[in-house]
Order: sequence, then C-alpha cells, then structure tokens
Amino acid sequence: CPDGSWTKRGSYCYLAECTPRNAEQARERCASYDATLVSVHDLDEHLFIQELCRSANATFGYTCDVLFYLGLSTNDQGLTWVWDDGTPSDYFKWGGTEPNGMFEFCTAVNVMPGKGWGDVVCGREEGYICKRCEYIV
Ligand SMILES: [Ca+2]
Repeated sequence: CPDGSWTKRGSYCYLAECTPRNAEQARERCASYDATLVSVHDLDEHLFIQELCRSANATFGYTCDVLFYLGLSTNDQGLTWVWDDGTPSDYFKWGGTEPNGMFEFCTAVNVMPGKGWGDVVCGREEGYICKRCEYIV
C-alpha cells in the first residue's frame, strides 16, 4: 500500500480522510491516489470501513461528521446503483428508510456502530474513503 495512512485489507488498500469535500472533489482526490471512492461487498467490509473512519475521526480530533462518501451512485433516480470502481452491485447496507432522496444521487456511510448507508445530495461536503488495489499493474 502507499506510504502514510493507508490500511491494507486483503489485496486492497483503504484510506479515510476527514477533509470535507463534495462527491466530485472526493472522487478527484481518490483519483490523485490512483484509487477510487470505496466499494463495499459484504458486511465485514462495511464494518471495516466504519471502524477505519472512526479511527480517522479520532486522529483528527472528532472534527469530522459521521458521514463519509462511498463510491456508489445512481444515474437513473435510484433505479440502479453503480460502484465507481466497476465492481458488481452485489451488496447493500442501507440504513433505516434509505435510500429515500428524490435528488440524492450519491451515497455515504454513517460510521456509528449499527448504522448503514444513505443516499445523499452529491454537493454535501463530507469525509470520504478511497480504495485501491494493493498492486497496480
Ligand atoms: Ca437519503
């Protein structure tokens, strides 16, 4: 994994950053690391990224919100949800009544224990999680 605050899990590297950015800025930031906004494919990975973000919050003195952008978005009003990294949409961890937004085409994870994902307005400024392969060929 790259030097610094990246965490290795399986053959992937993850980075949670607290700096508030809108979805497009977060996407660009991940791209600058040769990464994409995170995709999540099972409960273990969901719990892992929640913990990762809580650690990032602790590192930065709890200045972050509880929401962090995921790389999951919709281009058809929520009919289908697609991961930025092109991996299959094979797992969802929506919280409560989410997704529930008429104009919420991006998604974020609530990192508090027991919470899930929600659709959010893409212009919101939140933390975000980047993910990349350990080895880029
Ligand atoms: Ca929502």
